[in-house]
Amino acid sequence: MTSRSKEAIASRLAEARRRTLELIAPLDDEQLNRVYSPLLSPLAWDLGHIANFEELWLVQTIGGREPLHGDLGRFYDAIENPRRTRGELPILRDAELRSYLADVRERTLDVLEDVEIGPDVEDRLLRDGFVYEMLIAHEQQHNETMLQLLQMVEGYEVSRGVGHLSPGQASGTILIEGGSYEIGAPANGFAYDNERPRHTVELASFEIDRTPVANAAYIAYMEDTGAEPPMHWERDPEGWVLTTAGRRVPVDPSHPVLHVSWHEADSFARWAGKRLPTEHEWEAARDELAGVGQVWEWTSSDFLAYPGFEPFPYREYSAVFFGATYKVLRGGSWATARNVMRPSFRNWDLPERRQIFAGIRCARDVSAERASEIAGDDERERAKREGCV
Ligand code: AVJ
Ligand code: FE
Repeated sequence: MTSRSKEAIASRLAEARRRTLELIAPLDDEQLNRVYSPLLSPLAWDLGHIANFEELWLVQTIGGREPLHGDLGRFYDAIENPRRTRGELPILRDAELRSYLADVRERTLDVLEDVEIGPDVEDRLLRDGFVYEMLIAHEQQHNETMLQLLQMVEGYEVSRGVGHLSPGQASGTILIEGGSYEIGAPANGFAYDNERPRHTVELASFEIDRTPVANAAYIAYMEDTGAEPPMHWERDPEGWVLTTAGRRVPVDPSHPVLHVSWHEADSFARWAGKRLPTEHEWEAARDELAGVGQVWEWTSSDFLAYPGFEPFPYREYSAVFFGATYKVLRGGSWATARNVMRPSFRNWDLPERRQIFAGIRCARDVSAERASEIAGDDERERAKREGCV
């Protein structure tokens, strides 16, 4: 690979790091070490884990070098150390943590100088710079997890880039005609193992909302059913308020609803006479959807392997999570790096979890009547083309 593309990798690694450091810049060491919730890691753990993951792949695996802190890496293993235990671990903190981040990065750039990363290299980790793309995405994904926690830090300024859903837009539904659809990431280019292999699925016709569900609709549902408000909402005499970062800001009825669990999303959809889309439906409709990238969208799908799945480069990214325990989310939120958002990207979480930036988009089966109307339209179209009408 040319030195220019190595420079591009180095500058994208630097860009991701700049964002990480910018997120924690207003915080002191005590805040980095504090456990705000048993469901979320202390920020110091995320930071050390980001550096340790980089050291493991870009320095030890690619560069063949020894780790800087012996077997410290075992405390940063996400599977071995559940979130509720992370506050107690003997992880790096304060000045030592900051130098670890910097020292690993220095070694990473050293190693990068000597590697081959062209399209034809034998090693799949290096081919087209796969392992570097993985590391950039990993840091960006942890930035989003960090933002979940940062919302709980008193006075923290979170710049939420959530757009409004105009009422007209919100009411629209899109009809997606049944047929064969290609699902998953193409064989080339960076994607996680769980997005592959690309394969064909058959879908029946369905309708899907043009935009995610707005707060106004969710409030109507709460009032009708007595359902709990989303996480971070409280009731004031004047109405619902958002309490993130210790503030009290009126809930904007036109914003997409955020911080609901899969169970809540599913109940809302039923109440509205609709259902959640499957992840295949979501991907098939992807190009027609508005508001993608504001909130993660719960789907009705379990997180399962695609037919022919192969773990790469490590089982703990996807394979250990496959099964009916986790539900898939699609799209991306205001806190998701644009680099991470691919039409084929699959996020997943437990159905009871609300701390991720998740909202709702509803779908609906097309009635048999409507379906035959569509088929009839097709029939007439073809007849027209063939000159029979
Ligand atoms: C894709 C968000 C479910 O946080 O568990 C980060 C991403 N994997 N480090 C997670 C991930 C390893 C993953 N999710
Ligand atoms: Fe991670």
